Amino acid sequence: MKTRAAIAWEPNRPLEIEEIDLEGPKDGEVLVRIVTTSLCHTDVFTLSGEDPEGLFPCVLGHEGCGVVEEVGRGVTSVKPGDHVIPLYIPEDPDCPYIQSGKTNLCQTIRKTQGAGLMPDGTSRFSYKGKQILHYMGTSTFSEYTVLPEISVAKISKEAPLSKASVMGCAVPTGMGAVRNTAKVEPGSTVAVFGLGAVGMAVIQGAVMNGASRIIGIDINPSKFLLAKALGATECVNPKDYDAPIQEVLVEITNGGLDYTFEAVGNVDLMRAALESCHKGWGECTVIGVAGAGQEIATRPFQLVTGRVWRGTAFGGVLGRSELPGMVDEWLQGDFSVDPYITHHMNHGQINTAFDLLKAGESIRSVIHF
Ligand code: NAD
Ligand code: AHE
Ligand code: ZN
Repeated sequence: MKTRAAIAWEPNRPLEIEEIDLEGPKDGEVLVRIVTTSLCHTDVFTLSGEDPEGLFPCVLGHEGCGVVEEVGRGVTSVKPGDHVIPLYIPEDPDCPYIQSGKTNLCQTIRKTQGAGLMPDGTSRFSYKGKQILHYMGTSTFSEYTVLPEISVAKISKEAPLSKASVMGCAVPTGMGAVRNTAKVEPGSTVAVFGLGAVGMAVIQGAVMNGASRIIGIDINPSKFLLAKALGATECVNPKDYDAPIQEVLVEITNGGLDYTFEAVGNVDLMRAALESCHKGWGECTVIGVAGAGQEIATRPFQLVTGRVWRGTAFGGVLGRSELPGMVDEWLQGDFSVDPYITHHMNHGQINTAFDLLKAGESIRSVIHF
C-alpha cells in the first residue's frame, strides 16, 4: 500500500513529505493508522545527527496514537478497530528482562529496532524501490506504520486520539520517572532541570506523589508560568545567579533536594542535578538523552557520601501492562494532558513543529494526519 510519510533523508535536513510504499503486516505484526503524533525532543536529537543510533533515510516519530487497520498471522492481542499507542519499548512477556520484574527494558527486538528494521531484519517502508528505515520501532510520522504486536498498547476507545499522542512518550516518561524510578514519597523535595513536556510531567507526577516542594529549573523563563500552574512551588533560572546552580539549590534547600531529575540532555546539568541532591540520601534521575561521545563526571565523593545517580527510559513504564492504566487515570481526571499541547497542526506543517520546539516556543505540537 501507499502511505504519506515525512522522510528524514539525512541529518539536519528538513523532513520531506512523500507518498511511499508500505508493505503490509507480516506474521506477528500490526498495521496501524496513526491519527496524531507529537514531536518529542528525541526526534529533534536524532535529526540533528547527535544520536549514535541515528540512521537515514528513515521515518522518525515515536510519540503517537492510532487505530489498528490490519493484523498479521498469529496476532491475538489486538484486532482491527482497536485504539493503540505505539511503544518504542515493547513488552514481551517471554523476555527475560521483563520476567526479571526489575526493568521495563524489553530486549526481544532491541537489536533490529536499533538498526531501523522490523524483527525479521527487513524494512516495511520503501521509496522508488529504495529502503527507508523505521525509527525506534514506531515511525509515527507516517500516516500508516507497521509495528510488532509486542510494540502496541491497546488503550480505551474513550481516549481522544486528537491528544492521546502525548501518552506515547512525554507524560509516562516524566510521571513514571517520579513514580517508578525515583519513587518519590509524600513530603519529599524535588527539583527538575528542564521544563519541556518531560519536565512538566515530572512536576505533575511529583504533585500526585505528594512532594512538598517542587523547584523547576530552566534557562527559558517563559516556561515558568505553566510549571507553576502544574504545581511547581518555585522556578529558578540559572542565568540569574553567578554561582553554579547546584550551589544555589543546596543553599536554598538547606542542604539539597531529596530527588532531582534531569530532563534536558545536557551532561553538565546531569552533574548539577546529582550535586544538588542532599548528602546521605538524595537521588538524581537522568531522563535527558545526550549526544554521541558525551560523558558524565562528578567527584566520586558525591556518591561515597550517599547521593545516587540513576536513569530511566519511558519512566520505567511497562508499555502493554501499565500504559493503558495511565490512560485510564487521565480519562478519570487524575491528571490532564491539555497543558502539554501548545500547538495543533497538520502533517504538512511538521517542520514547523521542529522549529517551535527548538526555539523553546512549544511544549508539544500535535500533528494530525
Ligand atoms: P524540550 O526541548 O521540550 O525541553 C527541554 C527544556 O530544557 C527546554 O525548556 C529548555 O529551555 C531547557 N533547557 C535547555 N538547556 C537548559 C539549561 N542549560 N538549563 C536549564 N534548562 C535548559 O524537551 P523534552 O521533549 O521535554 O525532552 C527532554 C529531554 O528528555 C530530551 O533530552 C529528550 O531527548 C529526553 N527524553 C528522554 C526520555 C527517556 O525515556 N529517557 C523520554 C523522552 C524524552
Ligand atoms: N539511541 C540513543 C539513546 C536514545 C535513548 O536513550 N532513548 C530512550 C528513549 S528517548 C524517548 O524520547 C530509550 O528508551 N532508551 C532505551 C533504549 O533501549 O533505547 C543512544 O545514545 O544510542
Ligand atoms: Zn520521546
